Amino acid sequence: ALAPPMAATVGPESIWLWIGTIGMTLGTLYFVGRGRGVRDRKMQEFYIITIFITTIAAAMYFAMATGFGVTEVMVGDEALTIYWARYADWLFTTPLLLLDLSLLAGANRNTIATLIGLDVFMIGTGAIAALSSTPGTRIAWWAISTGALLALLYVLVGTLSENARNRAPEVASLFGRLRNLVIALWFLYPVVWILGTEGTFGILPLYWETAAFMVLDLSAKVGFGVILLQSRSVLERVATPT
Ligand code: RET
Repeated sequence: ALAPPMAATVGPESIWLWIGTIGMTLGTLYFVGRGRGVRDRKMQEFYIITIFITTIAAAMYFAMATGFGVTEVMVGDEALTIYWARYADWLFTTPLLLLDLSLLAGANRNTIATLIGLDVFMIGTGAIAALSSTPGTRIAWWAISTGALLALLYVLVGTLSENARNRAPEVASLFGRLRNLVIALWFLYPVVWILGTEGTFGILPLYWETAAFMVLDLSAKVGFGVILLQSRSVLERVATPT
């Protein structure tokens, strides 16, 4: 068998990883089913992007559940179980989520590049935080990553919301709902991380931390996609701007 790099064993938290795998797979199938028969190019964009989001997540959840996407990091004399596949997932899926929102808002290239740049920086520095070997450097990288998240949310409520206000009212209102969902959910990721095993404070055990990330991931990807793709009439308005 092909040995995963620096394998560590998956504990009882695997139940949540399997639920995540199944949830992301069902979400993917649902979006594929709904997307069949969509002929408008502009509308197809939303389906393609959203289907890739849940497909990537399903694959990375499967990798984590089967022990490939996990490693051990020594912090002092303590061995932390780190699911590195989360960062591989988020590195690609969070930019795609922002792309969905940007297309809905009618953002220009510079705004999209700024958002995605901040996002990739956030996930990259978050991965460094997770793999760092002293509590001090872990917290420092977490703070740097959280700074990028705050900047990103600032662009979301600023420029992007301003762009959305120039769209048809129903498009603007769908954008508003999704934007608020993103603000509420994304904010919780650094909180779960720092309270969880990664933060090394030992407040939230790995079992519950894994459950929390699974609920957040399903809401931020499948929940987001259901709200976005639910309303064909609104997406038609995006396709044919007035
Ligand atoms: C980390 C840790 C370091 C600090 C910050 C983080 C933010 C992560 C975010 C992840 C969002 C993921 C989504 C997944 C899709 O379902 C990397 C946890 C700020 C915001 C939306």
